[in-house]
Amino acid sequence: MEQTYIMIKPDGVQRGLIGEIVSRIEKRGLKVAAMRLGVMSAESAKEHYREHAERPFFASLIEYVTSGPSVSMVVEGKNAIAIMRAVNGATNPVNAAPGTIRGDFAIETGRNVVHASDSPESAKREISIHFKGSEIVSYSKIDEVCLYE
Ligand code: YYY
Ligand code: MG
Repeated sequence: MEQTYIMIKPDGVQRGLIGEIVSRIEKRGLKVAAMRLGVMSAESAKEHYREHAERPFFASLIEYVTSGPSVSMVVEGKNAIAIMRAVNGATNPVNAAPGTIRGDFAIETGRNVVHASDSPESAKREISIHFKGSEIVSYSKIDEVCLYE
């Protein structure tokens, strides 16, 4: 089973979308293996978005994701990384299909509600930034009998 790091960004929390987003993840069939609400430290945010450090939007991105509480999750399932990128939709909400989180709830790239890791390497790196191994719970869910061949 694959794991991915998901964040409901501060705009998603302020707009009361925690339940909606967690519900979409659960209904898709993916499993929440860890979850925490808190204000991300600037240190963690800068490490998380390290690949964008030289981009012009970096400072405002760090300010935004540390501006208030966000929800961090480890989400698990077969192909969880690709599935969650599709569930979130395109980075720029203008290009995000209806039915995706960004396509249903966002207008601008800089306020696009959610984050999901983009590769197995990113997922491993991001999960280790935000969670200790002991915070990630391994368990079975009864619906796995129906979800997987
Ligand atoms: O992985 P994803 O979040 O879909 O996009 P990235 O290209 O990795 O950018 C990360 C994050 O940075 C994006 O979700 C919003 C912000 N951002 C921005 O504010 N302006 C841009 N032109 C590009 C990205
Ligand atoms: Mg990215």
